[in-house]
Amino acid sequence: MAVPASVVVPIRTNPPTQTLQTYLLAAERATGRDATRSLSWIVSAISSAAKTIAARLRTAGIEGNLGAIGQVNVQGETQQALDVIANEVLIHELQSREGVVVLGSEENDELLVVDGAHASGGRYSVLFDPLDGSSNLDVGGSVGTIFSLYEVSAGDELALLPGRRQVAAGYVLYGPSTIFVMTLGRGVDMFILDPAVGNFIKTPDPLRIPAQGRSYSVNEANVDSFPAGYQRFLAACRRQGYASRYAGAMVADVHRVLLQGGVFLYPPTAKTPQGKLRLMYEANPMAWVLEQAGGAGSTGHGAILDVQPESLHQRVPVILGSPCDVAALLAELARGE
Ligand code: AFP
Repeated sequence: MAVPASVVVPIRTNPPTQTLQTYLLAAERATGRDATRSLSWIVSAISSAAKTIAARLRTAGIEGNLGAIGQVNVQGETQQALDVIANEVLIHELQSREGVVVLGSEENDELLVVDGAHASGGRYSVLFDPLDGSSNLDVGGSVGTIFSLYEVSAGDELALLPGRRQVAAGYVLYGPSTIFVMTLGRGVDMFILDPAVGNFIKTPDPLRIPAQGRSYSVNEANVDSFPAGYQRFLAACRRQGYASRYAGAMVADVHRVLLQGGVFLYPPTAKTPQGKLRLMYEANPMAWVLEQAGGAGSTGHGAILDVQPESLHQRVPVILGSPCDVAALLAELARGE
């Protein structure tokens, strides 16, 4: 017997929350590709690794996983125990996903070729900084994971491609909450981990960076060895009342700039004439996220995304931020010394 309409009480529900998984599947369906060997399958591996890393970070002090382990990585940096743990978690998750043919990590000297991936028509290269800002670990500061994906053709898997060729990029910020930010080339979306259900929940609106900010983010301890243009720009910002904000972890600093506007810089210095930050798994993914959100990414001599890579661990000067602030800095640099 049909229930008379009068007694059906429509229940008002909150708009259904979208998880990272459903978002990725919807994005994949839009491309009409098989979801099991695709981009979304690989990005979901990164999100799964991020949940594990977030959990390990929370208990690191209890489990004795803080501090260095007396090894030095290819960058000449002392490896933290959690650098190695995060690297292993990501490699384990990613190498088991069909479609991944090559992995490149800040913690590994060479590219890692995934055995037999080709047999099944795999075609993605995944480059990552497993734990960015690890010098913040022992002091409870924010850290992150940065990732960059490329589609690679058979026989050319090991080629290093310019950032413009990325097919997915983003980062995870491990701070008061665990935040996942990414682009597939159709804008930038943010997801927050709900630890109660273990899902990354999408925030309502795509991220757009403000055209201009009120803060700059740079290690001012190095200012005396910055090229004159940077020094003039920072002096002008101070005269205009800009605040200085620096967490010492690129993910945390760039995330602030993305949400509030402004500029993040790692210029060439006497100590690091090429800059300190790595092109393939720090600068390229962050520059693509910024550009997709309406911002800009420059080396001071051109767009970061147009740099033709020469090596996996090469460094570049980095300028990332609001279009107006980046344009003002580039104008100062163009005036020369
Ligand atoms: P670590 O991962 O070694 O802490 O380096 C972090 C980083 O690569 C990047 O996240 C920061 O923006 C930058 O280096 C900080 O470098 P300085 O300590 O020279 O300012």
